[in-house]
Amino acid sequence: MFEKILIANRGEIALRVLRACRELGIKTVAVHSEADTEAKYVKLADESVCIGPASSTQSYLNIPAIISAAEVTDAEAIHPGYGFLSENADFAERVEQSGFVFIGPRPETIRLMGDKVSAKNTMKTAGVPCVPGSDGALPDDSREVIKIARSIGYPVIIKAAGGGGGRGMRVVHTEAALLNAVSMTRTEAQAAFGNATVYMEKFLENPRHIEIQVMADQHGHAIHLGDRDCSMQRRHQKVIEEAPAPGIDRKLIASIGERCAKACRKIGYRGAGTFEFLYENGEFYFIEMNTRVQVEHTVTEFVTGIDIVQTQIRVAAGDKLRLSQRDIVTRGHAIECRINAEDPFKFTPSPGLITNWHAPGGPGVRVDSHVYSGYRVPSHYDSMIGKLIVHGDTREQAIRRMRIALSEMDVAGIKTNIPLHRELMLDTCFIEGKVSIHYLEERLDDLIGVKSGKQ
Ligand code: MV4
Repeated sequence: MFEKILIANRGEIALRVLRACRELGIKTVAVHSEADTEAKYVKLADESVCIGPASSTQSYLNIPAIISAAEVTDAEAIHPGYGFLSENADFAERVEQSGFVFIGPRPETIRLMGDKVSAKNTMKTAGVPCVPGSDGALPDDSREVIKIARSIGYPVIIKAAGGGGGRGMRVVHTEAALLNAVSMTRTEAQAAFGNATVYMEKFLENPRHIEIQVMADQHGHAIHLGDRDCSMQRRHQKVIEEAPAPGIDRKLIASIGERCAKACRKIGYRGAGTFEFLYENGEFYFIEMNTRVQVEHTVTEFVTGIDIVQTQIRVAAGDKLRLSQRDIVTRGHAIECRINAEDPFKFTPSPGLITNWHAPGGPGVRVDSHVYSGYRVPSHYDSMIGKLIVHGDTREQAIRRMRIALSEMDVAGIKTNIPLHRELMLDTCFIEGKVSIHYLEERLDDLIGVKSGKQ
């Protein structure tokens, strides 16, 4: 096992990785920007290194500074967390070339999945069901593009190969709008990602966003840890996640999960990963793969009892997975509410001093957060300041526990989205477990209309 790990991240996930290291008896190095010098998780780490000013491009995205910090502290491995450099293949490569272990997949795998055309081709070939669409990248020939769209049938969606997570996409409803949309998406993709490659898919009008968690070791073993429903989102930012996805045939999940695990074995995947699917009319369609630990890994941890971050570290060190697929049993239901420092209905960021932080507790309640009374939320980063996760024997019990936990939770000094979560836990459509990816934005339009007396 490693003796020392450098944590190349900040906030709650830095603390989450630190706790996993502690339990495994591994020393930790925290790297931080000038804005995070006083953060408590930085003090909790065995060592800390300031890697630059507040701006993330000069600190948490600063590859040479992070590698130097690993060198001076003699760390053996680097955990990238999520966001920042976690899915940057060049970073993973530099980490390995400098003689450290990157806690994540091989750089080639990150690169393969970072290009959405090669990711989809790979998964299609490996037997994972994909959204019907162009066979790879769209050709330059306009007549060919028109033919492809006709054979798919409108509406279609044009996506950038270098995009993902909702960036670089355009929906097209008619042939008249097609070629202009393709050319605009290409231009934007070139500017944003340095890659003008685009592809086409059938546009699914009202799907749910369901993902499968996988875990693979370096000895050819891969398993899946079941599913999560992440449909409750606004502008591609997830707000509530849960496991398992409500109302979906468990046999279908098992079959899709097995195909994901098989694809991992086929490509020699290493570490934790997530297969993102759209789910509509009883069918799963793969869209993208994430090659990092995700914010919402906690709901999977609650229902499987597996520590995903510790498992990431163990397989990175070369350990074999201790569990096979038949050992994975999910129990009950888990829900996560992301707690953001923002106006609950206008979504404007609300950084500043937290004058009071009272976290809830009790059976089946978990709070993952690096903040506390007296902590100042910096304005330079993502607004998420923590996660409230609950577990229950049933989904109904989990919802009741979440309502109680949210009623106990008290954060003062800054605005948070806790009032929004309190409303959503009473929402009929959420309670029925039927929300699609568009639900929250539609519901917010209603709420804001009511609140401003419009309607
Ligand atoms: C789609 C889609 C409908 N049809 N692809 C957005 C994020 C990126 N991961 C893929 N996205 C979508 N791809 C087809 N063929 C709708 C979306 C989409 C979406 C997907 C997941 C979660 C939230 C979303 C919000 C808007 C659009």
